[in-house]
Amino acid sequence: MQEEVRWSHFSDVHLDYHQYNLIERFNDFFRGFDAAMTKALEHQPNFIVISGDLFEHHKPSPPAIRQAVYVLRKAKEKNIPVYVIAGNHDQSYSYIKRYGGDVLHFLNDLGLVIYLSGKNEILLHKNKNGEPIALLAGINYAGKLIGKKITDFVKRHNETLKKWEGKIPRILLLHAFIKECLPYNYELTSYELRQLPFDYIALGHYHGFWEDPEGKIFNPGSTEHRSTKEWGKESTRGLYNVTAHLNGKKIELDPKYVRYPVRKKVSIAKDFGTITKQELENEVKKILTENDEEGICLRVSITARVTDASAHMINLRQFKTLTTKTLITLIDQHITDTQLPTKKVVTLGEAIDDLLNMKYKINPNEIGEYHMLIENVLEMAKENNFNAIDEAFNHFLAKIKEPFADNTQPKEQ
Ligand SMILES: [Mn+2]
Repeated sequence: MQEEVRWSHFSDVHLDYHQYNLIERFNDFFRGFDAAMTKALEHQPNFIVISGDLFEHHKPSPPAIRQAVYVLRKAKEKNIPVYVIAGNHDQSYSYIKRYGGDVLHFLNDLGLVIYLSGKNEILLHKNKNGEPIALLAGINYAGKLIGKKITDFVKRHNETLKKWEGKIPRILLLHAFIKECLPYNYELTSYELRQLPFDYIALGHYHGFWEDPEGKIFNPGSTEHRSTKEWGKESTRGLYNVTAHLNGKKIELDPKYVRYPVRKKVSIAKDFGTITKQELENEVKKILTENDEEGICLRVSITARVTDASAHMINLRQFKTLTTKTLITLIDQHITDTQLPTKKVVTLGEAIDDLLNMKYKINPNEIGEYHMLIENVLEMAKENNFNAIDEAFNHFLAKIKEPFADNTQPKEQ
């Protein structure tokens, strides 16, 4: 019996994801896979496990399949098998039923992966002498039905699982949310998983890193950041390089979480409270220019309540052009407005000012002159001095801009 077994575990590679419609992001997911594979091979594992979502879709494009082949060959050349299951992204039950297989079956046919499903849902990994050194079990993504699928699986293989208890590490590949990772939309709890007859639960689906305080469930997270929710302080992603020590009675796990760098993502969220439109725009411009860094993905999320404009008049996305070095700049705005202050009593003078300024676009500095003219006209109207009104009005029309003059053209008889 071998005394030490080594494996690497990563998950949620999402090849073929054209994030933001950018070829650079498509390539980033390939780089994430390649980096995880490189770190795995440095560990010199007996085998590698990938817990679902190798691909973004169940029918990936030829370039993405080539990326998969390129990376998986590196393990193949070193005779290191790669065990996989299907996640929610790269699985289509109806597609498999109709056509007999999908891309994971295809890679399995090429000998680049071992797809743990169907008659291969449980396998013994053997060393050169033909001795089993690990038990590999895989359950494909099953959504809310996963609990029942696991129960049935354990019943089906109870004898085998019991037989190898304490002798070789029993590893379960699973693609599901547990409550501790996603409290509002989970399928299982960590407690339920720990009761199962396995020594290492290789979990995928939740893209963040989650560490089990009891050291039985392992959730490395995705190999690249797939959603802005995952953008953390560190521009790294990781995988588990595990060494299991066997003494014939007990299995001791030594899992090491190893990180590697990925493209930098910066997420800035700011609430400006109550602010004027101009001040807000200046602040956003400042954030954008200060964070314009070469090749990064930048996300700026702005919350504010503007005092002097309607919320729908604010368009902060127009300032994206201020970042010229970032790969992509995303601006989210959550703007509300205060009610514009209204006066209950408006004097005739104020009404005239507003009319001249808003309708006839007269410069506020010049309003006084027009204002006086109109007030005089109104005074003269009181005295029925029509000739004077006529004269004043003509004077006014002569000075005022085109739109007003057009509107007052006498109709042709
Ligand atoms: Mn995923």
